[in-house]
Amino acid sequence: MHELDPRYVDIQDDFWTPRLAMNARSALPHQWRQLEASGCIDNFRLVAGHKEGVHTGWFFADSDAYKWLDAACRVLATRSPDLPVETRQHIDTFVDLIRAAQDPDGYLYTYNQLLFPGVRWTNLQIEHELYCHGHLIEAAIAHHQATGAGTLLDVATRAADLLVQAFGPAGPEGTPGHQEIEIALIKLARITVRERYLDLAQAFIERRGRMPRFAAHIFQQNRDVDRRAAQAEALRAAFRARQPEATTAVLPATNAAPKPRGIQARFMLSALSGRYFQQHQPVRRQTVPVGHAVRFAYLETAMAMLARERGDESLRPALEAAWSHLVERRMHVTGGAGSLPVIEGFGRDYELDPEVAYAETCAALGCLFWNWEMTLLSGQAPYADLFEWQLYNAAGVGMGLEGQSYLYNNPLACRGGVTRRAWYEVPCCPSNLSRTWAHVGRYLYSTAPGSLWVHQYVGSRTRLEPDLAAELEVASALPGGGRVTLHFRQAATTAPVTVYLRMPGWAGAGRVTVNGQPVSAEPPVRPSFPPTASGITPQAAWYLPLPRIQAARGDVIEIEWPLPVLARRAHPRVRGLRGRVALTRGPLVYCLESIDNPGLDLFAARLDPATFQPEFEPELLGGVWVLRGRTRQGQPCTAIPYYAWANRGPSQMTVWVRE
Ligand code: FUB
Ligand code: ZN
Repeated sequence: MHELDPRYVDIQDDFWTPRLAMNARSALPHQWRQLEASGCIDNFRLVAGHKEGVHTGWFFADSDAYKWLDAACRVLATRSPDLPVETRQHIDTFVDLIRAAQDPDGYLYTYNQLLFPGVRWTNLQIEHELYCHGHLIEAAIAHHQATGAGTLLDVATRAADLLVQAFGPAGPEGTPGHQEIEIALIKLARITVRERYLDLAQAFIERRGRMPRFAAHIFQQNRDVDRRAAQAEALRAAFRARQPEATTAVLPATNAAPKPRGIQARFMLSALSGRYFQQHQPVRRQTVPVGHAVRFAYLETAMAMLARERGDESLRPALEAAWSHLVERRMHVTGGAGSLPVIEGFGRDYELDPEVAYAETCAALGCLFWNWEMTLLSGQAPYADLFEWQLYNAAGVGMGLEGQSYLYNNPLACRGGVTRRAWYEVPCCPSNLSRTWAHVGRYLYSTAPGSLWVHQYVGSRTRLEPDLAAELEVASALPGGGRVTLHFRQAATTAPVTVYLRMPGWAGAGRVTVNGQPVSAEPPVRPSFPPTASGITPQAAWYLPLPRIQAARGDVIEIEWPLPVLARRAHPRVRGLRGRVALTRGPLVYCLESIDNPGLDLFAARLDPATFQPEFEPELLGGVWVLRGRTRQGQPCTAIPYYAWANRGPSQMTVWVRE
């Protein structure tokens, strides 16, 4: 099946249209201001010689600006009227800076260029040279698709050719500690049709997990990273002494997360063993999600992309096993990936403490990318089903309603201390979320000659080219309502189309009609699947085939799902959740937030799930479906969608509630 060009998908949806407008008009200008205030863009000005100063921020800071550029260009390509003029100017400003900052041979990494001129490819497991070049390449692809210009794409191919030259002959040591470059190189290979980029991505993936004496490497690299960081700090201090009047950016605070006892020791073990970096085994043997959750999800994404590009079926068993293990034993009910802080990733099976839950926004985004590639690779519905669940819950929660405050780690219970912030010391999530939202139209459909798959139900008008000469207009009441209409229009194709509708894992029997005539929507008989840690069941999703749809006739497909309030129960092996339920409705996970329930002890109250009914509140949280019910003691109680919590000041919150 083929992806659609997101420029062919016009989102017209009650839930998404305002969010995409907010993303363009509010989130992106805000993020640019924060990148400027934290000195991130100035690093490029310094390299380009446009100003005097000293490098600010982490060694991966370039990547956060590249993800902003990626997001802004994706909006420019798909919803340009939403993009403020100043943001368009910032795109051009930043592109010019990047071109001026790139070394003649294609290298671009401001941390080394400014602080350690001439030093390259150091401490690859910990520092982020390949990671940053990866996000540069992705931004360049977005810029090319938005403008048709080759200016930034030339920067990207120059950088990629340098990597081919530097890492083509490398061994297992020449692999990145944080995956990303593999994804970027495969994308670049697709757009340039240059096999060498795909070959290098494959090499990075195949060489992973084969470094002998990994612990010794990490120990030595960590010591050198610290040495270089101290040297960088000395250079910054010297600059400030020379020019006390110069203003140097101050980094914002890091994210706050409760830390369980022994977490530092567990982190050391994870890092020294290679698990933190997924460097502990060759990738085909990695069937269990371990280590840093973003790194893990990016590796899985790259493996799935490679499997599709090269038709390499030998990668699938590990991909499918890791996905099942995640869903069955290591994923929060929100779809969040990552149980522990510091590791910023996985714990043991069923170790899913809701208050400690880390579930970084970027990890959820990495799972979206992975689920999308698995959808295209396999054509199986559970992947698009988990995509939807994570889009609305584990990833959606990362964006504040106004697009100017964010969550980095996303607990499922908070007794205070976790609040949305305008920016973070490590600001990786905001622009990653904005670029993903900007491309939400990319993930709705896929086609093949004579076939259309509907993976997500979002109001939209789409040209199904080149496989189908037809337009598809969709109206969807999701995520708060269960009614969807799909109407074919302006169809030149007279050949019948088989339409595959994703029947969600959260939906009971839906009612499906074609031109008003009911069609059977009975799920196929399938082997039962094991209960999952979180109680959600994306494995239950399937595609309903509707053959002989006549697009030229303007056929109309209608779906009606009842959206009952469900009380999900965690697997008994998840400690601390026995006797608790998580309320869900359709694809939304709900939570109790203290602001809506004054006087109620969120963590002790016993709810009666059967009393909870949906109600749309147009004035609350930008318009939201709440659930109103009662506790066993008869007290009124309101639940809001998890994505909307932490938008009204410091609060307490819990997803899992006593029943
Ligand atoms: O490694 C730097 C940042 O940390 C990356 O962008 C994300 O993986 C985050 O966890
Ligand atoms: Zn992040």
